[in-house]
Amino acid sequence: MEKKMRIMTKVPLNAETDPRLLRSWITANSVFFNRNQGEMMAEPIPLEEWELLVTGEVEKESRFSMDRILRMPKAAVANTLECSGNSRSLLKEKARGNPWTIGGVGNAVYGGVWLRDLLSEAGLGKRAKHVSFEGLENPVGRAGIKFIRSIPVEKAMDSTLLAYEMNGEPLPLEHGYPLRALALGWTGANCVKWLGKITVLDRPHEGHFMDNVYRVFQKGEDSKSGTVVTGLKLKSIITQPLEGETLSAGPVVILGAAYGGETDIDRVEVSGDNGETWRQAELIGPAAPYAWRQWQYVWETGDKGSFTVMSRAFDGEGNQQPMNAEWNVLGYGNNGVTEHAVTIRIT
Ligand SMILES: Nc1nc2c(c(=O)[nH]1)N[C@H]1C(S)=C(S)[C@@H](COP(=O)(O)O)O[C@H]1N2
Ligand SMILES: [Mo]
Repeated sequence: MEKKMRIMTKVPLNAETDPRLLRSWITANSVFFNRNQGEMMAEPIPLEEWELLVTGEVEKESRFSMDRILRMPKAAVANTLECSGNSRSLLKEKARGNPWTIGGVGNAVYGGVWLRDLLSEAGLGKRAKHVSFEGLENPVGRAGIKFIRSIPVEKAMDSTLLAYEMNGEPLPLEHGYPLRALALGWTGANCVKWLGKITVLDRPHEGHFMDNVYRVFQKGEDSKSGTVVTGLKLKSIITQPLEGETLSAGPVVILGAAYGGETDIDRVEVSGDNGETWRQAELIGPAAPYAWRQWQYVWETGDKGSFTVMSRAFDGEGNQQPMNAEWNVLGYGNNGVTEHAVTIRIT
């Protein structure tokens, strides 16, 4: 299939993946969604000029060349990356931001090193509580605000990868070459690209990308009072059939993906009657921590007409995907079942 991205803004580049390309467990690098706050790096940084600085609340400030990183023990991890604002345009009430449908998500196998290995070499200081990541790209706009995000030190030590490889290729330029952070199972905003500097802090980083955005808050509330987006919410999407498709009566293969960030998918159920009755779908393809599960359900259509198809995911901890999303000013974390329903016509 040819490369199909739906471009929302060209500068900075924000583009989502065609739902048809989300039908396989791996999302190809060439069609993986793009989300950028600043200018995308125009040219790859020559590796001789690049190094990663680890500083702040550490015993010894340390610098890591790519050579040094490549000689460290390697980890290979599948991870589903989703933008916090994915599915925003499907909310019933409008919210500010890029109008993602379902394509602000993808799954890839990343190769890299554990952040804990670098932090252990630098030695965590006694006051280490948070770890911030700074991107090397040029900011967009007059404010000139760099993309810096921090995560708690527990997440940094437990399950955060620094990736230099994506689906068997060097990390592509648009996805953060030469190195990006991946807080596994957490939203894209926590996964800083073009990493140049890591600072260990005694509190969360303060700045635009921590305080004004990537927080869940209501109208009239101060953004800073909102919760910071972290783990992906339990969600399922339908990737086949597409919204508005017309199909002939008979068996209809419904395909989709389900994911829950740090929790595993236990099962997925499908409804062909707008949520009145539910049937269990079959989970297909690989299963791995932090990675989505592909699923299918062969629906024996009876009558002709218009049908609303829905899916709902359950995780291993007994949680169920909610019927409706929880609205918030910036439209983050839309995981509602009804918001992701697909209406088709059987003739
Ligand atoms: N340096 C830097 N890292 C960044 C961003 C950015 O603008 N600059 N955007 C973040 C957001 S909001 C998302 S959703 C992911 C998107 O990653 P991708 O473009 O590789 O899909 O990168 C994150 N890391
Ligand atoms: Mo994002």
